[in-house]
Amino acid sequence: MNVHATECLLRMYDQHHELEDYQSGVPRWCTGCGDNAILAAVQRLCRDEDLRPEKTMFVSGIGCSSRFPHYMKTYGFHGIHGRALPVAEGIKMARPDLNVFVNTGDGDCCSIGAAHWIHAIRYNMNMTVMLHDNQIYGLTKKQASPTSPRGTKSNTTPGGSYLDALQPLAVTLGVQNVSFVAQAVDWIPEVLYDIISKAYHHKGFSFVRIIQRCPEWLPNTFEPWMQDPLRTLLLTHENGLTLSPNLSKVYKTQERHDPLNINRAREIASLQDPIPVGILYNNPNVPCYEDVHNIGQQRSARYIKSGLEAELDKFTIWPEGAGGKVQPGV
Ligand SMILES: Cc1ncc(C[n+]2csc(CCOP(=O)(O)OP(=O)(O)O)c2C)c(N)n1
Ligand code: SF4
Ligand SMILES: [Mg+2]
Repeated sequence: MNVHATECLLRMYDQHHELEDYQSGVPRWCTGCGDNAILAAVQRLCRDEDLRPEKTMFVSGIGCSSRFPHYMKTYGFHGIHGRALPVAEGIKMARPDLNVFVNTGDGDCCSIGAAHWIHAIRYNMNMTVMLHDNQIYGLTKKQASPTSPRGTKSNTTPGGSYLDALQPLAVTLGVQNVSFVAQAVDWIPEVLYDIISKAYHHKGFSFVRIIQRCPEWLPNTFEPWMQDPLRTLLLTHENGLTLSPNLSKVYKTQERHDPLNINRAREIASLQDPIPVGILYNNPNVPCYEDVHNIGQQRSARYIKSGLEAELDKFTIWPEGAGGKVQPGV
């Protein structure tokens, strides 16, 4: 290799990325939708961590929030409803070197995808999972989701929903091998960024529930919490969040919470007023599945292609007389 080529290569690897290197397209979310704030925080994180776009993968299911990969100039997989987590696990299993992020809605994760969610927690694969919890099915125009508070009026529950809401933090903290659980709200961007950053740095399945505003179908739901900072409980700890002096002045309801204390984390998980924000649980010592079982990692492209072709061949309609042996046109 000549000197010029080597220099070019080195420059490529040392390349510093700017915010626009991660931005793609114009988000189609409604004005005031909390998804915009989550996207801004994630693009900032990618820039600050200088993540290589070609080594970064965003996986989603279906929903407004699941449009997320379209707006990231990285690799992405906009999958099928409820199946973001198994797709992400497959990617991580084959390519543990990639940065894997998952964006999933409350319907996507907690309803149709609930079984995958439970098992993904237990497998504890290294990925950052953001649950965009707007307490409603947004994309399909306002049906109650499992996290809709009791009494929510929607197209499927016009008289108000009958059941108490499922608590995603409490569910996650109840599963074996849980290793990281946090909660953020879209309207405190500084803390949202910090929490997603802590989740990214945790090795394991980092689950962040982000309470996300949907002004289209549930307008003003979180207005009382936004107007009164005392109704937000900030969890602080040297191993969790540390607040800037300015934030500390505004958000005076605080608790010093050790993220290794799972019993207290489970109590905090069900609090709804004040809304807890911070790192509920962070245990760095839970093994990741891709480290204890690594069959299939780094398989060659040729191996994967031959497997895929064998699968597709099962569905090939062979011409009469070909005896199942000769491919048409070959
Ligand atoms: C198998 C399947 N079932 C149902 C649907 C219809 N569907 C699309 S998105 C959605 C719910 C989206 O809600 P959520 O996951 O909370 O995302 P949001 O739009 O609120 O961000 C549903 C039921 C689908 N696309 N596929
Ligand atoms: S419908 Fe709700 S969740 Fe969907 S883009 Fe609009 S505000 Fe966001
Ligand atoms: Mg939703």
